[in-house]
Amino acid sequence: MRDAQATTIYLKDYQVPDFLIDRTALHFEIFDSHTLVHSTLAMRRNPAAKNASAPLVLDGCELELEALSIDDQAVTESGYESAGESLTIHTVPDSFTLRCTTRIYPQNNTSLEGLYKSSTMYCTQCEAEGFRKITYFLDRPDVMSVYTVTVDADSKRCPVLLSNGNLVSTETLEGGRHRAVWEDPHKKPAYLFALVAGDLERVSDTFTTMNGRKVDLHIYVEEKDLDKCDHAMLSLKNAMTWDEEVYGREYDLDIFNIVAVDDFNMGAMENKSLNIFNTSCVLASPGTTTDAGFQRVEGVVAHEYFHNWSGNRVTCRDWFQLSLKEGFTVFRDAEFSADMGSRVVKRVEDVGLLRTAQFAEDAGPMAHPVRPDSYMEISNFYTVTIYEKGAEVVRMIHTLLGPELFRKGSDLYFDRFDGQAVTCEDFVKAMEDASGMDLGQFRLWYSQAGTPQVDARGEYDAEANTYTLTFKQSCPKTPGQPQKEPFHIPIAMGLLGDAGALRLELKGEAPNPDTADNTHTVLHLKQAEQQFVFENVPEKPVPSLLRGFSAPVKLQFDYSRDELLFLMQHDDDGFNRWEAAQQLGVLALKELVAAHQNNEVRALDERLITAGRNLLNDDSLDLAMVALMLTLPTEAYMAEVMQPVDVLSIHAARMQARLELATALKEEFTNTYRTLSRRQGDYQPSAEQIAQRSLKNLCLQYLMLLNDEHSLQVCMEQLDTSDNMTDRIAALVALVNSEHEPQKALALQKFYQDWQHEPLVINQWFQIQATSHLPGTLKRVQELLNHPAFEIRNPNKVRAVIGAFCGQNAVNFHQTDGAGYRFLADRVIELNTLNPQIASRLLGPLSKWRKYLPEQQALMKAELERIAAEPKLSRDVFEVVSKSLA
Ligand code: 0A1
Ligand code: ZN
Repeated sequence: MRDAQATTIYLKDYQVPDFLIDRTALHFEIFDSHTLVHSTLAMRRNPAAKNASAPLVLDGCELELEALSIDDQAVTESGYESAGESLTIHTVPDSFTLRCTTRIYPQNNTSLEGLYKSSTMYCTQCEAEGFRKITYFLDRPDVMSVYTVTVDADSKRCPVLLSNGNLVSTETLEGGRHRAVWEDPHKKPAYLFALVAGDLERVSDTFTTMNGRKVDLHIYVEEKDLDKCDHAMLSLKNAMTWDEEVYGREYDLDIFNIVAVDDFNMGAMENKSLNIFNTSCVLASPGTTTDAGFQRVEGVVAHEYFHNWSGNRVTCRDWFQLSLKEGFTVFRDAEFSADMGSRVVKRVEDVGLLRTAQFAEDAGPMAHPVRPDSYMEISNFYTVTIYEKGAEVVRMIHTLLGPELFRKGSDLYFDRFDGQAVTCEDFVKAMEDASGMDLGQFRLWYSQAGTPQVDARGEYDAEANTYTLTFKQSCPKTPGQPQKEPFHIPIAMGLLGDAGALRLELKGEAPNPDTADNTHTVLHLKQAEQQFVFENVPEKPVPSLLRGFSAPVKLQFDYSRDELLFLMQHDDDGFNRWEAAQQLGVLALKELVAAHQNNEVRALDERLITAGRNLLNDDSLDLAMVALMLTLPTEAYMAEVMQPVDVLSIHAARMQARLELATALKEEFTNTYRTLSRRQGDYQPSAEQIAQRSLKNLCLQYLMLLNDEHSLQVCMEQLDTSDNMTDRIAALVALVNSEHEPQKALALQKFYQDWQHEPLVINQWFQIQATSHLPGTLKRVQELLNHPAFEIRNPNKVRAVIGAFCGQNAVNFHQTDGAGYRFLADRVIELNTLNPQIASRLLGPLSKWRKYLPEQQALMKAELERIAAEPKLSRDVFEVVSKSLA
């Protein structure tokens, strides 16, 4: 564990490196008890450095230094100084060879950064600053080097030895050992280095690129998982084709490897030609994986592959630019998934995440701009803001430029900066240069944190036939940013009349020749207050605003409920049809929350029931849309639109609304369930089948709220006879959240017995129990921590039990006795020493304490203070706790 240091690193202090590393040769000798790392670095002073006689300062963390030389002259202890995470050599020539040997202990590395052991396999994770746990180096992304890597290990225990680039030789060594040498011809920063050694099997395929280069594709897994690689392989080939077609990007080596590991802090990592994946993001089979799991594999495989250009060929100058690669790559993978499956469903899911997790982050103590100005621990900045809001910012550029100019911009960006480490500014400038569009004001999206609030009002003048939209924008203050300038906000929109979409004639603007029917446009909202006048509007329209969620803002427009019902049926924009249903749900739920708070009894707005009935009876509708529109706003979204957050009332209101819908629409749910249960053919993770299962399982969930024998029977039958994990899990979730006690206990037991040899399935089993909204869940969660299948050192298990309970089970986590908060603080203190990144991530729900009711605030704050008082906090936890309490 690193010691907590309150040092803050600022973007404004960025300086080019004093030294460069042209070539890096690494030799790993892996033994059971330790690993020796011999490095040979060809170094020289950076001609662009400010200080031409600067000392050499290398990064290194928790390393045992065994040897150090410069141009083969040993550097003795008096020749260097080692402090904290650096080693300084005061005098060095302008150009020299640095050799160094370090001894490390992968088997003791529980932080899962650097070189570590996951069961019997060795693997690395170097982003962001893990390479310094392997050897002394200039561990910053703007120092790029060509690598040769030699790996020696026991032939039996580690028959597979992998690193980046091409395998250039193999050799049998004495003592039952062997060697592999890998060379990566592309220059790369240390964070993209990777090494894997272990007993793995592989699934192989090939891909021929647009220029006829044959690429060997391999997915390395444990032997028992060989049957779960097909979906990842197919996704990889689809992603390779898509990147050629949509971005003109071709793969640049003859080999592309993916390796699956059980213990991994994040989803996956884009190391050059050797992507390392959390097993949860690469393994999939119908019997063990849900539809959501299949889609996650497809998305993450594509995400990591796309990084080969947006991240590896063009990388980040410094970690403040993280969203340069992450925001852009998330935008790319989201568009890929939209093209592979259902575009509207993908958008609804992504906006759901953005509006709950990201908006909450942007309103809390850890709020930061897409390009942060400062950080204490960079691992804390792999956030929904950098990823998801960053992707929205790129999406807005796409909306403003249109697809052709955006492609021109991305071509220019890749061409201009290939092989370089660059900034978000470089990206925007390329987009600007290619398109001729002024993105001056738009750049504020990178520098200002917080979610803009946009209030819109519409006025129809029946005499003049004009419709005037008035927008006001503001942005709440965030840490370090008390005042904000107005943003450049693209508002995609249309106007709907009784007979359909109206033609748009914006006063002072020539009709847009690009849109043949002129019923859709993008308004550029740039001022704090701005009006747009539409002319020749024959009737009072209902505006459809922010189509496709064209900007990450909170939009307020006073729609009547009838107008929302109208939009639900008639909007040409699928996303906004869903959004109208959501906003109708929000209005209805707000009423029920208020009633609950005042101890009044109030029925759910009839209009929701009618709308639900219409949705279920209309055969012409897309099943996925019906499922989405029948899902009431989540508790997390209600918490975003109601402050202070009264968790228990929100839960009670939503439960009541769901029960009323289930009761009133019992017949429709039953019929729809029955119709959709007749599937044709084998399980496929296709958009069509996924839509069918999602609506069927939504019907089942509603029916199970009725707590009757018939629903129970249907549910048990689905659980027992399904051929796929999606349907099985859906039934188990419904059962676990029901009051059928004996059946529930038996089903959980049987499920465990059936699946105990599949860790990813057992994670789902853990998660289902940890997210039960019924009373007594905390006690069950505490028992689960002692279950033989639980391991505190495995991040997936921690996320499935502790993360799920604290982050996805508001009603139990926020119980008024504060036991949930105490539980989380204890786990954070325990994990702080084992795995600081995971500990710090778990803190999210506690850090937002100021949103809740006063009694809850006090209890949450007390737990944060208890953590703060711990003697040895990691930098990760220290940063989140101290900022939360500031
Ligand atoms: N670059 C990876 C995310 C990642 C970041 C840090 C990690 O270890 C601490 C691991 C992965 C991605 O965007 O997929
Ligand atoms: Zn990424």
